[in-house]
Amino acid sequence: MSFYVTTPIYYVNAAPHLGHAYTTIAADVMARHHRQRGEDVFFLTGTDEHGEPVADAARAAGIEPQLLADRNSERFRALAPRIDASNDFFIRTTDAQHMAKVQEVLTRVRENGHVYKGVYEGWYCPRCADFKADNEIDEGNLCPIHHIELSREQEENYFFALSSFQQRLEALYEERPHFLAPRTRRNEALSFIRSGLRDVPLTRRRLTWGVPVPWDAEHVFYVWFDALLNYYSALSYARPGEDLTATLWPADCHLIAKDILRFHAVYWPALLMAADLALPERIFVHGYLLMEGEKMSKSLGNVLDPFEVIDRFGSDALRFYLIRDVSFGQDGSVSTMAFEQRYASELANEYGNLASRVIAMLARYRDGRMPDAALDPEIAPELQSLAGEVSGLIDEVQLTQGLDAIWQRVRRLNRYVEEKAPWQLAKQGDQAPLDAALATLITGLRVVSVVAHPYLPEATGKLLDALGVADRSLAAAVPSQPLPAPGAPIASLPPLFPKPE
Ligand code: ME8
Repeated sequence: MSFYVTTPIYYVNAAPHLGHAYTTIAADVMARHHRQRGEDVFFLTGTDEHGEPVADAARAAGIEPQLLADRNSERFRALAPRIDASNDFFIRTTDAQHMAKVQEVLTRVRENGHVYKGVYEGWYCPRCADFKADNEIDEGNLCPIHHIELSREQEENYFFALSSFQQRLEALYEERPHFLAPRTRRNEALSFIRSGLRDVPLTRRRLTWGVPVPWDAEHVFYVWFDALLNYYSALSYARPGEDLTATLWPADCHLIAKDILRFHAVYWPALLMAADLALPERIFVHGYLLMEGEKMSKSLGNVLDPFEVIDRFGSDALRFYLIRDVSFGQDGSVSTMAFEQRYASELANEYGNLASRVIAMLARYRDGRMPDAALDPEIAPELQSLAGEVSGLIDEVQLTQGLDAIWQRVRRLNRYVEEKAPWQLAKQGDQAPLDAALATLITGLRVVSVVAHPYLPEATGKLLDALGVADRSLAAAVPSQPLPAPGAPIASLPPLFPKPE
């Protein structure tokens, strides 16, 4: 069983921000979860380096596009380990192997009869790198996303015959209701397709910063076709000496935000059909992180720096906050205040303190050793069902609901401590109830931590280490497993989420 998940490849026209961290974190949660299931996981992220957005930014900075791409790609590459992203490869669209693959696939698309020469006339936004119809621009010829004035372009191009895929695309959305989620986005894509598709430029003549068109030296490929193909090309060279395409293609899940819905929901499946390639299993579209009601974006300048947050609170805290506070699939506002509240009340208190208290009680009453007692039947079913429930939710890319399910158990364990009051049980003659309560709490911590591991890899890892549990797979989330074994020593644990300086 394999699982292949991707993020968009990010533009190198500026530095990474929280929006990029968000998608990469979400993909990482999925990748880690599927690894826990023993699947052969491949997690891809990277940078999109051609096209006008990058060429223009380089010109503005007075440097060559390649230099700008090298510098900024490095910053995106460096973001991944900072947010604990476990990507298996980092693709750059300036990689020679990627460029050759783009040429190969798009030549096939032409040979298959889906490319013709024509003249494009219409609006174009260089920031979006997108051609826009008359009804897609705002009053005063403004780009609705970037609020800049657009120019009307006339350019001789090779076109991709997108309109001829209209029926096949409609059929795709009707036959495969889960191809694209959430449902509102699927409906949006379908109604765009039904409204009638226009052919789109496949190449650009005026640009030089791009993948050269093999059959016409005056053109480079339009950046979106170059970019989309990263998902496919990466497999052919990510692992030196090996071609992973046969085992991993098609991708299981492309994660994107709604800004690039049309490219992924319409152009991408049509392009794959034109190239005789299999379509991805699913595309999941998450919402925007908003700051004070506006989409956070480089061009609008209202960004929250993920590096600063991580420096103060650690990467788990950022991962947790973004997945917990913004329902995955919907837009949501983020703020420093909400972040600090969740950190203090949920991470530091509900999870961190629970772990410290339970381990401290074990040290105090049982000499730091795992008691030999069965799991309290009052709480066992809730622990038993957790892994399966979360797996089912993650299969549907319901990442926030998955974390909710985990947190219900965390809260249940906190209530259990209050109900059982082990400090009272310690005073009574019969010590069996205390053994049962402590064994149940340790087991609960273990189960919750294993299932939460994809969300909070660092903190759960420390806790599981303290419990002496080396297995991070979902097999370790079965409550009846004797983990840790009765009598096994349990190490002390420094605060998992300390108060920041
Ligand atoms: O569009 N909220 O690159 P890009 C949530 N190169 N997610 C956000 C976000 C926000 N405020 N801002 C950015 C491109 N993102 C193309 C993609 S793919 C073949 C080519 C995330 O640097 C989100 O995943 O503009 C969004 O789709 C992506 O960054 C856009 O990144």
